[in-house]
Amino acid sequence: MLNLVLFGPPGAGKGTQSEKLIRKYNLVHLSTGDLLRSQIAAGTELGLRAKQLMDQGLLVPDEVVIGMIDNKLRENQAAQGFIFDGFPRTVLQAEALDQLLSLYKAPITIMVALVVNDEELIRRLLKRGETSGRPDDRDEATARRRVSVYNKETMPVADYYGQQGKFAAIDGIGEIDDIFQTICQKIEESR
Ligand code: B4P
Repeated sequence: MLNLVLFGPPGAGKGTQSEKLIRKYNLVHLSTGDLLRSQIAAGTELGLRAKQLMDQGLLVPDEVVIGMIDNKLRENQAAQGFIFDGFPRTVLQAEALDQLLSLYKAPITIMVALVVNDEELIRRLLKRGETSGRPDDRDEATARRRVSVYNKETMPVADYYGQQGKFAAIDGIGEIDDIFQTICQKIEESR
């Protein structure tokens, strides 16, 4: 069983690397961003509430994303492991995830953090915004707000896993395949 948290600021490449990791390790991909965007596309009440916050670059309430992860874990009890992409984003979410995983006796194996400086993040988000149609990639002020929310609300999650001896930081700038190889190396070292 491999339970990986892929961590990093918006635009660090979590989604990009997750696609490669799920193929290599046969993991179930749980991206809270993707789950929220599918609620928006389906026009659910949860989606409508989430959209108002996401479009401004703010986080969705903890109980909403924790509930979505709880449902997905229940639905995938036969999985060989999970990649948590964009979750946990607050210490409260990290504590809730540990509690949920304890029910399945399958704790987090490792958190790998992609380190990218703020200016490169803004550049990537605005570039993605040219084609993604995502309202939260649309303008520089929103992109900057997302990075600042990350620095304030999400960064402490790294310490949370650091205290458990489960934290590895890697450079998120460079060729996508090279970054992928480094993540794989960290995973192998943790098993
Ligand atoms: P997410 O969907 O998680 O979005 P993200 O942080 O922008 O994406 P990611 O880091 O995966 O970037 P990507 O690989 O695409 O969150 C969106 C919103 O949902 C949040 O702001 C929040 O409102 C809400 N939300 C989600 N989870 C939540 C939670 N747990 N709690 C509360 N709210 C939550 O890469 C970005 C771009 O960079 C791409 O265009 C890619 O091509 C490019 N790129 C990737 N790697 C590169 C490299 N090595 N070099 C150059 N470019 C690269």
